[in-house]
Amino acid sequence: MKFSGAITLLLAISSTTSAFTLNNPHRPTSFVTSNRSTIQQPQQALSTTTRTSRTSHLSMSSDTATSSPPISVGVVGATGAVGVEIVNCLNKFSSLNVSQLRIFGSKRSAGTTRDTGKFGDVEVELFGVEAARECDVVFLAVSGDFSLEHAKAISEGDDGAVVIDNSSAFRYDKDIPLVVPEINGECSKGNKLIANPNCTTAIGLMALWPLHKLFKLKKVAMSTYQAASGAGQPGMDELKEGTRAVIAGERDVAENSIFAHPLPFNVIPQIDKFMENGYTKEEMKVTWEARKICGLPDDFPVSCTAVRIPTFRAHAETIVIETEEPVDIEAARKAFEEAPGIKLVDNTAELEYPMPLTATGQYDVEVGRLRKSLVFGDNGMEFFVVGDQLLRGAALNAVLVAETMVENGSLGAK
Ligand code: 2RA
Repeated sequence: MKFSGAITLLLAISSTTSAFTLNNPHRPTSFVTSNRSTIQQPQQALSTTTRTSRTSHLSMSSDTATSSPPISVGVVGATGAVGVEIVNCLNKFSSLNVSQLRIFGSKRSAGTTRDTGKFGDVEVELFGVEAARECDVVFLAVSGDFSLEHAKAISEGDDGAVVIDNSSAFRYDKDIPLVVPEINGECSKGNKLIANPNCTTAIGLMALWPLHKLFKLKKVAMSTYQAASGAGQPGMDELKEGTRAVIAGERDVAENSIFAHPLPFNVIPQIDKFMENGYTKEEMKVTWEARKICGLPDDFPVSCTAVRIPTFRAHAETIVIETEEPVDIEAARKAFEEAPGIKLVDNTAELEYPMPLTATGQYDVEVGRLRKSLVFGDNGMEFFVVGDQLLRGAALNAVLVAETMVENGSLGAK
């Protein structure tokens, strides 16, 4: 059993590794143009009528891209797992009309050159606030400490750059918008510094928001199964190398330095540090951020148990809700079919449901296993969500924020 499990995991690793290369084979089947009207593209051949795709809001039309004003874009942390995906989104799918892509790094990487696809070979510049301020928009994919030190200096004043920050530095600052464009994109209007949410929150809220609009959420309980990518490339490397070492018979148990315990062949019910109330900080991020993004009261009940599992880069979540209004599963299904950024994968007769292997590399969050809750009866529902942690959970969301800000007039050429 142990051996066959190891083989299965090895196969999963090789297939997942190829799935998250820059050449993403999963292409959206419908897009939203810069005025957010949906253009339906021919659907892929679907194996069933209930495996539907309603996809991304990103326009792939070069007409759309060139009709928006040209802007210069800076990326800080472009060689990290999130930074790579930001460049990938800009390069392949975004409707932003990028006149210049600038990459900023430390002394160690300054002067080296990166292949950035259609933007050509770009030399990494030594980061400096003044240079970053010259850009129209800067994506920060670096540590919270770096963001705390520099984000406001880059963005302040009329001639500063719009900054979209991937760290947690400003997420809980009441004066700084925390944005999932499909939910509260309008909050970005007129702002120069925007916080991008935690990946776990962004993925879960993509599914919770349509349900809130339909049935009005009363309570939310979430359990997560989070991929190694949440700890960046070093986390994925530790999972891969540890799994290889165990399968090769070099070790009984993998070594660990990134995660609190060995991740291969294990699950770890701890992500981030423990707080006084017994929850981890990752779990409390879900609570704090869901309230802020959805405009819910400060005491709205949202609870999470966050668990690290040995997958590479898509986070899975079981979500249980209690609702004010009675739940209608067919109405929920229809809402998910129509919601941008969601793919309904819910055909248990054909064993089709969301999974990390199918969600990896995809812009849409997969939602399935829809059912009324045995605990809450008519006023409750349970479902399963999987989203690519590096895309919806980070890079894609950030790029969509920038697109939204171009549309609402908050981002343009200086
Ligand atoms: C994790 N959510 O999965 C975190 C990353 N931001 O570790």
